[in-house]
Order: sequence, then C-alpha cells, then structure tokens
Amino acid sequence: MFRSKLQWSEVTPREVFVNRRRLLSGAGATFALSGSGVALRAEAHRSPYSTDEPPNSLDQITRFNNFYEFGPDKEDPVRHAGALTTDPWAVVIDGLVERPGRYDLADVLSGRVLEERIYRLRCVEGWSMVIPWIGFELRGLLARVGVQPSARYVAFETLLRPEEMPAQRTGLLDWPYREGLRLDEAMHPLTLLATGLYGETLPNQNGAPLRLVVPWKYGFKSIKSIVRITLTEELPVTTWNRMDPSEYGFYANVNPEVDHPRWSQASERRIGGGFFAPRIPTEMFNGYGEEVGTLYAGMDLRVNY
Ligand SMILES: Nc1nc2c(c(=O)[nH]1)N[C@H]1C(S)=C(S)[C@@H](COP(=O)(O)O)O[C@H]1N2
Ligand SMILES: [Mo]
Repeated sequence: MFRSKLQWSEVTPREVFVNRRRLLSGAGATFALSGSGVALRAEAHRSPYSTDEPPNSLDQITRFNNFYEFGPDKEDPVRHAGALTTDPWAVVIDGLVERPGRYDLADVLSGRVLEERIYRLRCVEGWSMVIPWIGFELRGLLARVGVQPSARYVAFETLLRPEEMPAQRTGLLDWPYREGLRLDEAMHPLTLLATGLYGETLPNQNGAPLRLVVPWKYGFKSIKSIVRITLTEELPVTTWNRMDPSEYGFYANVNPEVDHPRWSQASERRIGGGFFAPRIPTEMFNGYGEEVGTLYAGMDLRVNY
C-alpha cells in the first residue's frame, strides 16, 4: 500500500491558484484570499461550466444544509459541525486501481488544479441554490491512481466518527453515508471534488474537507466529508437508495418528468427568493443536459430514476 509522506497538517495553509470570476472582487486581475486552511490566489477568469445566475449568499449556503450525521434539520449542521476535526485527514483509495493506498489529503490535493465552478444544486426535496464551489475534477485524481480496465463504478464513503457526529449515535441513517457513480459519470468534467466555496476553505457543514459535487443529480449524490473512494465492478450500495429504493434511485438524475412518489419534481424553490417568490421550473439534468445527456442515451430514465 502507498503511504503518504506529505501531511495535510504540515502544508496548511498553502497557496493554490484558482480561477475565480471577476465580479466577486470587482477590482484587479488577481487577488489573494486567506482562509483558515487553504489560502487561495484567485485569477479573474470564469469557467465555461459556471452558471451566470447569481450565487446564493454565504449565509444561505452555510446555514441551510443537509448533513444527517449532525441531525435531520437544516440548522443542525451549522450548530454541530464545528466540532468535526478535519485535520489530519486521509482518504483511502482502493478497489480496482493501480496504486491503492491511504492518501493524506495533502497528497490527494498535490498536483490538482483548484478552480471555481458556480453550479446549481437541486435537492430531491424540491429546493435549490447556486453555489460557487472551489474544487478539482475527480477524473484527474482517478487518472493519477490508475483505474483498472475492469472498473465500472466508483463508490464513496463519508467519515464514520460518532464521537463528533452526534446523529451517528442514532439509527437515523445506515452509517456511514455511502454514494456511488457509474465510471463515466465520475470521469465527466462537471464532476468535482470540492475543497472550498466562495474562495475559502470548505465550511464543515458543507462537507469539509473534501466532498463530491455532481450538479446534474439530486443533491444527495454529492456526498460530504469523504474518507474512502473505491473502484468496483459491481453497482455500489448507496444510502438513500438502500433506505427506500422506490423513492431514491441509484442514478438520481434531476428530472422534472419523474416525480418523487410523494411530491412533484416539476418545479423548485430557489433558496433566498423569499416566501412569496414563485417556484421556478426544474430543468432536465438540472440544466446540464447539453453536457451529460449523451451519458444516458438509450436509457429509460423512468426505470433508471
Ligand atoms: N455525508 C453526507 N453527505 C450528504 C448529505 C448527508 O446527509 N450526509 N446530504 C446530501 C444532501 S440531501 C444534499 S441536498 C447536499 C447538501 O449540500 P449542502 O449542505 O452543502 O448544500 O449534501 C448531500 N451530501
Ligand atoms: Mo438533498
């Protein structure tokens, strides 16, 4: 097994280069920002994958969360996630890879290009936000560890640490939280591993220090606080699908035409719009159909929901 020489705790704060759009700074072509962990030097440059929609405020993004390890309510994560230790942090990358190992987060990040991606996030519950993530493409990391030809899926696991994650001391979910993607979904350039948002280190309630972001799928696929990434031949077991397969499919692509058994998915409430703001229509693949539609060519999305 590969063993890390770099330690996350020794390299923070570190400086990385980030593409970031100009409107957040309003001035200068280049500027530096310092977070508690990862310091960022940002360049005024916008990713073609970023939406032009106005991002939600930092307050909205960090005070209205789903992170069941800290409790089922939207304010539970902001209340309890501060106690989570995110340094030191390591990620086991194993299964059908050429270079399996327990990689310190510093190793996971080394050589990765961090950039800003402003994505829509659509929760299966019917609300949405626009979030300016900082992260890197998962495919770059997978290429570096070497995917074996027999691999077909990627499985992810969240930290299991009931001492710091109070709801893990209950049976609220089947812990640890698990998610998975088909390999081609994992290799898609839209699929990110996020380490920050709004130009700063990722807040704990948003899945520090490393979380998945898959913007064309319902939010529950975007698993937080990842400690394990496993390449497999078989379809991974995933938390919500296992909890209720009739309500939560493995694919979980945002689809306004396939309703949740208990509510419509045709529209959504954009957080921050105010109580009287009209719901907005939900878009197929959350508006990323041009990028990802071909991944599902020939598939019946009513069956593979
Ligand atoms: N480990 C873990 N990851 C998780 C969740 C969770 O409860 N536990 N909730 C998911 C759901 S339902 C959503 S909508 C998003 C919310 O991400 P955010 O709080 O950063 O907006 O995280 C997803 N990732
Ligand atoms: Mo969600």
